Amino acid sequence: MSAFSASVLRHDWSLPEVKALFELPFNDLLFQAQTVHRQHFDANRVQVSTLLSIKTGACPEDCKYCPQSGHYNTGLDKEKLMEVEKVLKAAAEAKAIGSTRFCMGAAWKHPSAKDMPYVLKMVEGVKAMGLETCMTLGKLDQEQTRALAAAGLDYYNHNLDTSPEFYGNIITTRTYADRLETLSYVRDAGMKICSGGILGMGESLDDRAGLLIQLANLPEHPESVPINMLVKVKGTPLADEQDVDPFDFIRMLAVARIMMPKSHVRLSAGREQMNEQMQALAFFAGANSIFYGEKLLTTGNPQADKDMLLFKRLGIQPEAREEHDDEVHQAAIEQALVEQRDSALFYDATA
Ligand code: SAM
Ligand code: DTB
Ligand code: SF4
Repeated sequence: MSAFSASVLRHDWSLPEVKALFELPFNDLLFQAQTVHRQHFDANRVQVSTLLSIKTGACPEDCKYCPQSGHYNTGLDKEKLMEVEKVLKAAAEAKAIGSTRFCMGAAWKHPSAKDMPYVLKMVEGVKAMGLETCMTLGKLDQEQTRALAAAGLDYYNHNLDTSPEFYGNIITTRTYADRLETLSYVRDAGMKICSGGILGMGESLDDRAGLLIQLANLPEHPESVPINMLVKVKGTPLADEQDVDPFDFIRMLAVARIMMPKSHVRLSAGREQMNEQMQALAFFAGANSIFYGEKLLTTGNPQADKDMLLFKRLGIQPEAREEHDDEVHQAAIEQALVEQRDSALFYDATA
């Protein structure tokens, strides 16, 4: 059955067929991805999540891309686990700018027994605000996973990052099998999975295809698939990696959309380095989620009002908005319009 006509979710993707998708002419691939996208989603809606680093830096893992690894000197200010009240304040601010999901990340190998009660309070508090909850805390055991689910955690983010074959070039302190085990615990506890990877680490086309095969061939597709463009941070071993061809990044999003038609594919880290045309192409390829707000975990992200203005120019609506959120987004758009009125962004026909 061709991927084009498939409405059944597949879990048996092979490397040759995924590579064949990547090798399609760009227009054919994008047409196919957009067609699949429209079978499952409103093509003009994009989900918005806000990230917060609840524990920053000094991580014992050696992920070569990561500014938070204690193995590299990136000049990052380390911070202990944030107070629950401060986390809830940040969540309220995320809600006020129109985010629907709040994702809390910690630079841990795994959460410790002493930290768990605070983390659970954060989940309960954010959930009580009417936001969807997401956490990324590293490896989990079954007991921790069940406790997070019971506290109201909707999504757990744990990325496979790359193919099993390339993985050892990037991380040596945690295995691919460990990651798959955590994902299986998350699924068994009834939470939604957010899992994806990074482009721009020196991986091959086979590695990109291999990552998507791992994700799509899980017993159930992850509900959320973040595709990150490496943010090159000085001091990390990957700081001088070559840029990814922007069209190859778009191809990755399109192939992810075709392979996991019902999942939200997130245009994740790296948007600050992308122009608006590239982001528009990403949405056309089937990306339908972004991180929203001026910071990712430790690096920058586009300003919220800029994103709302881009949505407005593209006729995109943020997903799952309430009445109140409409007003918030409208205010952000109006402010951005005022700021940009005199910039070269708009062609002034009266000049
Ligand atoms: N420590 C936890 C873990 O790794 O499981 C959670 C936080 S970690 C920062 C979450 C994800 O962020 C990583 O799996 C990686 O995919 C992504 N990430 C980290 N640094 C990045 C960078 N410089 N550029 C792009 N993505 C990055
Ligand atoms: C994901 O896939 N990307 C986010 C989130 N999951 C946790 C993290 C991106 C981090 C980018 C580097 C930083 O800001 O530290
Ligand atoms: Fe630690 Fe996560 Fe960064 Fe790896 S990606 S070094 S586990 S914070």
